[in-house]
Amino acid sequence: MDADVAIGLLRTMWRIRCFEERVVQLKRSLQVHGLIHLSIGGEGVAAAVCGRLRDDDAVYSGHRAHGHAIAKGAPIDRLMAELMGRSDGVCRGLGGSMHLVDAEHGFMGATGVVGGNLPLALGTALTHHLQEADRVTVVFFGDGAVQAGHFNESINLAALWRLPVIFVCENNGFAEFTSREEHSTIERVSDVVAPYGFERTTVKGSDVPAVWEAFGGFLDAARGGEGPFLLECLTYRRRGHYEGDQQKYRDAAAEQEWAERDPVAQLTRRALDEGWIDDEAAAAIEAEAGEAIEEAVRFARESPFPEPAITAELVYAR
Ligand SMILES: Cc1ncc(C[n+]2csc(CCOP(=O)(O)OP(=O)(O)O)c2C)c(N)n1
Ligand SMILES: [Mg+2]
Repeated sequence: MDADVAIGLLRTMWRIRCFEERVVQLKRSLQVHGLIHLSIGGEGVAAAVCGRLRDDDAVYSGHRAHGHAIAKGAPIDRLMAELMGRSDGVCRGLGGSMHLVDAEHGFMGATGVVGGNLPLALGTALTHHLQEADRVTVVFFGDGAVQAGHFNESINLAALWRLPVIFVCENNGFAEFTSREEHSTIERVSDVVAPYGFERTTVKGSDVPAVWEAFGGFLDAARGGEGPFLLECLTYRRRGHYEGDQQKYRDAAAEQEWAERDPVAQLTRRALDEGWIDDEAAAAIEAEAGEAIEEAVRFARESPFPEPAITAELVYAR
């Protein structure tokens, strides 16, 4: 990793962090609507994976989607407007946090259906494969999606048809309030797909350069027409499953340990140690992100709520 890449990734991570910290406040004051799942503590995966992609590569996300959308280049003002239910939102304010889509930047969508994005990603990858395009599809999912039947169906077809798709698992050890050991005997998701014979690896998701390197190798191969691949990133969500979760299951020692491993803090320390940035530059990156988010909130507040009549325009059947 070089200085420019590290600085770019820090910028993206800070934008995600500031966006989500602002969303916490806006949710509490009832200005953001719907169920909200945050990725605070896991921003490094979104930044490193999406930071390597082109606009014409496709990304599918799940219910914890803000970071993926921001890192893939979706405009933060329109994302904020979407969460606030405004008509300038990426889905005209009708989708909200779990239904973000920005096809222009290759962000093909969030979904509230756990694992439901896997077969959809396969369709995009099959299209690119048949077109002999060098476009790559990435699908993010959690460890909780792995026990769903369509996970196995999707992995099987992707392997059989050698599709240019990269499965990126953010394994935070929890599916809602249930720890992985309570719902599976297989600790590593990369081991679940072992029999299919394609390349897979597990990295620490808080080690942003490690994610960058591992994903980069898979991406080059997938661009060259190989696939599929699976990258498992071990992460941690520093907030509840959703905003409002009482978190009775949370282990204080793990919380402390992961606070020290925070990806934003880790990469900042590395950048300072390497002399890529000084303290002033580090503070400026954070401040710029904060200002951009405030600008996004202003934009969203100025945008009107959608007219009720729009709901009739958007139905297909009479
Ligand atoms: C098909 C389906 N089953 C169950 C749910 C309820 N549900 C919402 S999030 C979640 C856990 C998902 O865990 P994981 O995939 O590990 O993602 P994480 O929340 O940890 O990021 C479940 C079971 C759902 N939304 N969709
Ligand atoms: Mg999980």
